[in-house]
Amino acid sequence: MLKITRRAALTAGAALPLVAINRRPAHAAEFTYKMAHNTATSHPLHIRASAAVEKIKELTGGRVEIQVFPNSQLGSDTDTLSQLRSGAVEMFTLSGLILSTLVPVAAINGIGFAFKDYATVWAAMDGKLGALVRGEIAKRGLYAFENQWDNGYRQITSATKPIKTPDDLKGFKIRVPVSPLWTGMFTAFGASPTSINFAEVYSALQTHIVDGQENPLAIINSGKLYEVQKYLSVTNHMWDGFWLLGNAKAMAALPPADRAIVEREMNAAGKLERADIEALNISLKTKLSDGGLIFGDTDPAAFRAALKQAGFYSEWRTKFGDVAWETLEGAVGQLS
Ligand code: X2X
Repeated sequence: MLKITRRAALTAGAALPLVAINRRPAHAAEFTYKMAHNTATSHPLHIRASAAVEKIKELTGGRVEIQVFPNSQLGSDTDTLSQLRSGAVEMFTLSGLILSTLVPVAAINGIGFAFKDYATVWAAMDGKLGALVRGEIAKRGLYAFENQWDNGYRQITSATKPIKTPDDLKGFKIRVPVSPLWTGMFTAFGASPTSINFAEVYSALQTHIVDGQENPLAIINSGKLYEVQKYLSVTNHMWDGFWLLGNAKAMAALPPADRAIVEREMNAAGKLERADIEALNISLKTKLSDGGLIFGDTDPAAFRAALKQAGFYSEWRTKFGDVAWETLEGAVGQLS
């Protein structure tokens, strides 16, 4: 296929005078931006983002063309964050916890067992807590779109044994994303966490570099992690969301009316994606267990108590500082 396309292009080129080849076609976009993310094309994030960029192209009269690159195609999350900062990539969805390597407070929503339900999550993240985090992101030269996209409540999977109690995590070799909060939390459980970018997770599980990992059902499904894992423990140990980030210069370069369209359409797409994930949380339980993943429920109080006993909450309260911590507690109730 590549051969035919190239030959066709060469033939067309040969027939045109050089000046015509170099001139930009009349319909070319004024702004061609790259949007990177780490999920598979079947994940709602990709589906909703792809629909949004079509709409943005139409509403801006073709001036703004955003190309969506799924599956960490442009690099791992860690790499892509650097590319976003340099402007090589203009837009990127990233978990707040991974973003915390640059903006420490962005990890705050990942505090174990903080959010009892989605109503509490969105009230916080679309409200004061989200505003606080977005303010810190702006200070680091990135633009965070107003409405976060959902990654989901995270569950633990394993190839070797079901995780039923906090004790089962002792010494357990588990992959965590690249983020101090993730490492800290699983260290507090007594597990043996290894930081690995999502792009490498499937192969790390397949080759038994680690025995388990933790992710929301939508990621376990779209990333086909069920092929290399046997047990799924419903722990809901953390809620995780994706900030849609823009390179600040690239965002500022857009004419105000076009920028408003990009923001409105992307925020609306994020909200649709939230609803998709919530629905998937129900339907995927059946699909994944029918497919052979062995589900087990756990007692969240026991896991939370283990974190508390290990000093996890007091340690992170100190790290985040009183203002951020009290904003979190204002949304979710007292944690420590
Ligand atoms: O890396 C992960 O596990 C993922 C896909 O959930 C995130 O982006 C944090």
